[in-house]
Amino acid sequence: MTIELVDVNITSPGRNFVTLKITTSDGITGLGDATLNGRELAVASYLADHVASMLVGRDEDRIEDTWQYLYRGPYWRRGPVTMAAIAAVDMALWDIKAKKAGMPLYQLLGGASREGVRVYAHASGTDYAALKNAITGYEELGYTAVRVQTGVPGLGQIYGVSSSGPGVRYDYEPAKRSGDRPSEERWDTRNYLNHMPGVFASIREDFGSDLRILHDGHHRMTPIEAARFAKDIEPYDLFWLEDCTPGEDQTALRLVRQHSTTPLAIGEVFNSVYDYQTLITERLIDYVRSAVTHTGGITAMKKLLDFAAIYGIKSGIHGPTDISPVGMAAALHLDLAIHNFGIQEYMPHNAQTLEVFQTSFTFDKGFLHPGDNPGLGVELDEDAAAGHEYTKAYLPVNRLLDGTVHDW
Ligand code: KDG
Ligand code: MG
Repeated sequence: MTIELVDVNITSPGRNFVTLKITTSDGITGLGDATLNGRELAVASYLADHVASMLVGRDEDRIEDTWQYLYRGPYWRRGPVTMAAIAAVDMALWDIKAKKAGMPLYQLLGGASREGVRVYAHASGTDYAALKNAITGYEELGYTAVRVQTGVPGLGQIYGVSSSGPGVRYDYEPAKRSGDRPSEERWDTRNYLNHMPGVFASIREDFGSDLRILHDGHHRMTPIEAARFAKDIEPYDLFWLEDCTPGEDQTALRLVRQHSTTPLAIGEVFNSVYDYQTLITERLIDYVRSAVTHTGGITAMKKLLDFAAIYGIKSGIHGPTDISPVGMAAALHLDLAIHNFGIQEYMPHNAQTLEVFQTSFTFDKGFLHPGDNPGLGVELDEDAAAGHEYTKAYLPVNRLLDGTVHDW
């Protein structure tokens, strides 16, 4: 049997998603997530204009060969657009293979290594009272791990903080429908560094030592600022400090490591195992944060996580709302199967999205399971998808208080 049809679906049930659908000559379909936040149409074009015709007629079972053909074949390698496109093809082919086997994908990856995967939720608040309220809400829902982000005195809307007020938990969406240009935010690292340790101290005081606390620095600190911060927050026992420095400078984390034992996570903007080569071999990180969607799919992520395992480094797969339910399913199947699982990020999608993408995930007391339907276990309702037209949306641009462009 061969690949017969390759379709690119673009839908916007509250936010944009790009989904690849591959249909084989005997009518089996597979789905792949190709969503790249704010650059969705670039990946859609890469797939529709340059990849689709190369796939038609290929043997759908030759996943590794297809991966290498798309990675090495065009000469131009890596980069988020290319790797998201390859990821979508890879996920769709694994979906098809597992459906043909009549098994959930995790079975083909070695079977379940655990009963469910621990997930962390996004708790945020413009001030500590709102943040405390959000954390309490998640604990009531059964979560055992929360990422905490909060407003900083002297700054307005900043990364990771829901502006909708206390009690609202599932509404943080960083991509804004702001017309042709991104919106802008303001930032000051000094204010942030002075404010955050006190927030972690209050959380430990109010919630005790069991709760797993995570925090995302979103690439905003210099190496020495990050080293100071990681050292300052050591007493509060974070599960991880994420993206403390800009991701492209792997050796920056040497300095942070020299000063602190706060566990470090990085990688949501990475798209290849080579982005991690120094980080992994020098043991500069503790968690790999790549998204399956942006790092070449299941084939590439499995190799990356196996490489990390040799150095005692665990997974922390990226799972914000800009990873579609298809990408999230791919992450959950990997999480369940690999030995070096750490934690999985989980930002539940809105109701409209879950009408377009029907999933078989189950949530129980802070743990997710991908379900036992054959394949990835996600169905795309194309009629529902057609009801949500693509709408431009961008991640905000960040500037320092004096107007200098800064990492977002
Ligand atoms: O598209 C960018 C978002 O996915 C990112 O800002 C979310 O940092 C993020 C996280 O840790 O989920
Ligand atoms: Mg992050």
